[in-house]
Amino acid sequence: MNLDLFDHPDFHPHWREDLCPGAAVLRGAALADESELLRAIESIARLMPFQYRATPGGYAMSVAMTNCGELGWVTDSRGYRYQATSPESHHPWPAMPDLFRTLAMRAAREVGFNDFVPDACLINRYQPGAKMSLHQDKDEVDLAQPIVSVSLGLPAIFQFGGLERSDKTQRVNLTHGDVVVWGGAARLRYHGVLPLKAGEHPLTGQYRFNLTFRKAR
Ligand SMILES: O=C(O)CCC(=O)C(=O)O
Repeated sequence: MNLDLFDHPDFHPHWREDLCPGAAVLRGAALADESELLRAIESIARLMPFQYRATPGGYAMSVAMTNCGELGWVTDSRGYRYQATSPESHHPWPAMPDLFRTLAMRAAREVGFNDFVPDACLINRYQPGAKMSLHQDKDEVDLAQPIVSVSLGLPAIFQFGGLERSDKTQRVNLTHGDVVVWGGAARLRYHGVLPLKAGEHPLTGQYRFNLTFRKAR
């Protein structure tokens, strides 16, 4: 473990655990903003309700999703992709709140990705039993840009693997306020989330929310 307090005065004190070169967990880095982040998720979801999408192969996903930012990640029988509008309403996704962008940029910078400016934020909502199978994030144009992933609410077990699906995975416990960043040599590592255990979080009830920030274009 690398104990390393972040030097921005307005960034919540936290510590960093390196997972491998190019990847780290910033424990508690989103805690200072917890209420505002959750309020923003609520407002975004009022405009663009969470949807259960299907994979191109027709499997229903157990995680509900919405997006904010210039581009949103979607999946259906036409494939995985980013698009500027919601497939349901055909309206542009809600703007990315400044707080979201700032948090993602700071986290990326702390792990060495100094010019990350996300244009897409996928918001995942997990209820007990929901999971995300091992996958690589590779629908983005510039794979030199990292991924920043913020956990809020119920705890989850994040699987962080290698560059091949069959590689051994590390199990990382993610709790409310943790931020994971991966890029560089780690950018295409397989990752996923094991089925969420039931519980009650004081701020999110029976849910876990995840914000995944990417530079899609
Ligand atoms: O929920 C998480 O922590 C990870 C989400 C994820 O892997 C993704 O959206 O691609």
